[in-house]
Amino acid sequence: MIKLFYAPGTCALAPHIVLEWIGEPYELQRVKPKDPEYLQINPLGQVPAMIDGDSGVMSQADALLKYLAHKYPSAKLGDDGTLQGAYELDYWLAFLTGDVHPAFFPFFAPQRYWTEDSESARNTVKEASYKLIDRVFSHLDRHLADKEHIVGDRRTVADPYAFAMIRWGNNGLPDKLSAYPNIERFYQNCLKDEGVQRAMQQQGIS
Ligand SMILES: N[C@@H](CCC(=O)N[C@@H](CS)C(=O)NCC(=O)O)C(=O)O
Repeated sequence: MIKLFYAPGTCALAPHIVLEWIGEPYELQRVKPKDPEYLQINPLGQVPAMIDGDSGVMSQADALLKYLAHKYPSAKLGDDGTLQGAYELDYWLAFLTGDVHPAFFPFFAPQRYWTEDSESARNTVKEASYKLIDRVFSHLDRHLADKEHIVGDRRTVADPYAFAMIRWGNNGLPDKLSAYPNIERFYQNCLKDEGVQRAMQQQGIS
């Protein structure tokens, strides 16, 4: 059985939603990423991590999402089988992992970006993080202008991955998602999904 290691509200929400969509039994373990016990599982001290039977520890959210899509092809959460479709899914997973997620690093861990704490350092890092997030959210908002899903015209593993990060923006940006109407629409649609609702309820987040 697959076991998912998660911390509430993190990017581990994405594979959690995917496991709900797949509908096979799985186990959930809540962890604190920097706990010595968890560092034995993932020495990087990051969630998500996953174990599937005798797979050993697997990590990196985008790799886990693709693993789940490949393992359960009947759930139809991967690409559409065309070369172009495979590229598009990879493009958006790479964008989410490599551009959107890091844009939130100074937002969640600003202390990593100054050598001396001061009000001015805090404000500078906060402003920088808003600019980084705006750059990637603007790109995503333009992409979603005429779309219901991140890739193609059906849900894929990219949807809950985007949702998990959009939720950070909704909960943390001063004006929430108001500057990004297409992202807002996508986000509201995701919130109506029963698998999304179950995963959020299990994690105790709103
Ligand atoms: N590259 C990793 C990044 C994972 C990551 O940074 N996860 C965050 C939560 S969203 C985390 O565990 N942060 C804990 C920390 O860095 O202390 C992935 O995509 O899975």
